Amino acid sequence: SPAVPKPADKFTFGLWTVGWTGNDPFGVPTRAALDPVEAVHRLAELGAYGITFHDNDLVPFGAPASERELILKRFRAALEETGLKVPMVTTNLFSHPVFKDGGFTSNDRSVRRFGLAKVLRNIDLAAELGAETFVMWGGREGSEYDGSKDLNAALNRYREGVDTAAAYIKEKGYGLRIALEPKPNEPRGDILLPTVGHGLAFIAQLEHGDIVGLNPETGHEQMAGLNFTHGIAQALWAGKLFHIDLNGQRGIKYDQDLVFGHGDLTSAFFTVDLLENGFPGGGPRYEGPRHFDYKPSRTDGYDGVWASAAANMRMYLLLKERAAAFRADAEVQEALSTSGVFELSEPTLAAGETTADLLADASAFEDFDADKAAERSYAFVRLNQLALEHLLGAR
Ligand code: ASC
Ligand code: MN
Ligand code: MN
Ligand code: MN
Repeated sequence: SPAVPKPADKFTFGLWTVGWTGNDPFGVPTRAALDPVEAVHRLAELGAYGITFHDNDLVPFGAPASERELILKRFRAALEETGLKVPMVTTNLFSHPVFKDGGFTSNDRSVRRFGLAKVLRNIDLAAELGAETFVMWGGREGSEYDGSKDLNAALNRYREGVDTAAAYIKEKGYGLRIALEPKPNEPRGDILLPTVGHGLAFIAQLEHGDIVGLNPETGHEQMAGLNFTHGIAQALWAGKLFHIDLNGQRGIKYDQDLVFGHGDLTSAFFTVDLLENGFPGGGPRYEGPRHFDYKPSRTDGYDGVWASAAANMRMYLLLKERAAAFRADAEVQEALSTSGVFELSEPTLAAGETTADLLADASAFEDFDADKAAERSYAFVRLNQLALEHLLGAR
């Protein structure tokens, strides 16, 4: 198959993904540390478009300014040499023990002030590197015990943190937008803004919500038993799909961060179909990077790290081919039509029709034969079988 990744595909990777050394709650690292400069070169060779990072993936927590400058200089040189972009930057408000009760929502005000200052400094760096998106994954914003957190106050402080960061971006005139990343749990027992839906409702309460959207992650929605494609669809519909974290997850369990498509493959097919082909009846489209936030399995050496990075992009491109074939198939188009998929785009009321008109329309109610209408077969199983046959390459 000619599924070869190139920069125009806009594939991006977190430095923390290929750089994950395999430490988990039960074991120490299984791989040696990766030099960020090597990550840049390897990803560029594999055909990626860009690299993203948490401040502390690149510059160690607490590093003196001189060390920070040296690290950034080397990193920038690698970017220039390879042409790799940095479309997104994010802040680590979760690793250092100071953040054990959160960054923006720690019960300790001095920690909240430290976390907010860390974010503002990192916004400056993101703007300097030409990033368009600033992700906020509040991994430690949450609790284990309902009595340990005043949830009203926590949401007020979360709003204060995000609004302050957004106001700072506007004040500085930076071309950045914030993307909140939902996750239901892990590392906290319960994390605030657990799903796409909670994130959208939160954004509606912000003063500067116009530049705040979402960065949904495949596995994070699936950890909550939710449908990722439905989640990004609603974010798109709301004009809030600012960024995306693609990966794989197999059911409701710990955050697996598998290669994209290595979890729920059928769901991945429909995710790519939506991202590449849009809604069947038209509508908002996602134009941002295809960002992978996965973890190369700790069973594997560096051969597996680079093989898995390539696998994410190849899975995406293979699914893109299958989704294009699905849409182009005349029998699929006929099946979509038979199933009423295109009918749904027609407004329920006619143009200019009032509720009085509807109530006066006997064909809509008094003369409507509900039993007859109930006889309609939507033939969704046939449509889904066609989708799966395309996914399997059988058509
Ligand atoms: C992020 C992000 C996550 C987390 C996680 C950290 O910025 O998108 O899902 O941090 O990858 O390990
Ligand atoms: Mn994850
Ligand atoms: Mn993520
Ligand atoms: Mn992650």
